[in-house]
Amino acid sequence: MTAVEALQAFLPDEQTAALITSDVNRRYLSGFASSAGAVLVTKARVRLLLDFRYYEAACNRVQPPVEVVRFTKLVDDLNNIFLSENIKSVYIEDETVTVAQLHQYLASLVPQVLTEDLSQKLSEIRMLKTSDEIEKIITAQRITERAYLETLNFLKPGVTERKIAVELEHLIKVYGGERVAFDLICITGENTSLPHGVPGERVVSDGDFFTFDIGAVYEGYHSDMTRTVAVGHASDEMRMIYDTVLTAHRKAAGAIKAGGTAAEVDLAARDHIESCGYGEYFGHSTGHGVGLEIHEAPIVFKTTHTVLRDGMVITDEPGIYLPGRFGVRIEDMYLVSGDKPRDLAAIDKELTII
Ligand SMILES: [Mn+2]
Repeated sequence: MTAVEALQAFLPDEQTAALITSDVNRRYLSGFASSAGAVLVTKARVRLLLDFRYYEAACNRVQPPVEVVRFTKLVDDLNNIFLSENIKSVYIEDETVTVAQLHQYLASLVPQVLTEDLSQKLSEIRMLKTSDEIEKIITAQRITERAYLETLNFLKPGVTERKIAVELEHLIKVYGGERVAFDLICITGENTSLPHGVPGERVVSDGDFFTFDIGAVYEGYHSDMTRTVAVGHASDEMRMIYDTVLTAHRKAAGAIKAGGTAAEVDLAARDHIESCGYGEYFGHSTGHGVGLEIHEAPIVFKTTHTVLRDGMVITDEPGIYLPGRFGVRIEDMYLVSGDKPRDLAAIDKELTII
């Protein structure tokens, strides 16, 4: 079933439509990226409504069953469709429509406006990736890996975090990434205890950890990977913490099974870290879905009872963060596939000493 068909199956009857206005879900359903417009889905049809700026490009790119419609005033053109096709109710994206847009819809649209369920439904549909989507995620990952391996050549005592981050971003674009997947996290020394530290003027020193949390975007799809490497040498304690995180990562990966739950994956990592005495230093979830957004459903946490299914892509990223000292995180994306997930990374997870 395609995403459009899944959404049509969600609609209760021929008199109900779904109006999709967020950039990411418009792109998801139509295959066309734009900064404005709407997708209108009914049981019978799916239309991409665009203004003059995008119309020609969309006509060249968009595939059936999506029809491209040029609008002049969106609300008026929508109402014409609603009236001619006897649409009585229209779902809107409750999690992304602004209060101002809601007021406009309530005041202007002819059908009853339904403000529940659509965002959640689209999030559920997006969890299951097609092979085409998976290939794009893998391509984004390969671009990141190539840039990462080349950037390691620059990693030596005296270089700043910022220099490494800039080099990586540059190479991700050189190797075909349309942009970085998020503000790259390239941090060293004590900063590695900050799960979302920001690269700055801190200089790499011998005996430090360096954490890369990095990703690229390829045709709209994101990748996500974290590696923690040691510069020069690593102390026994650093090695012990690294091994604890790596074992937690592998235990979580081992729990990624179709028919299992996201909670089981989180607990596999969390139980190991807790059993080693570091539970209080692992304060985030074990992972998240990845796709058209860097963070999407399902969140991989002990309270998430989402059942894993073939075609979901989730990250596995446990960490231990010792405040004021150092931290370790090891992250890769996994494709749920029967009893044994596919590791989408092609970069070794063992401790690398540069
Ligand atoms: Mn991540």
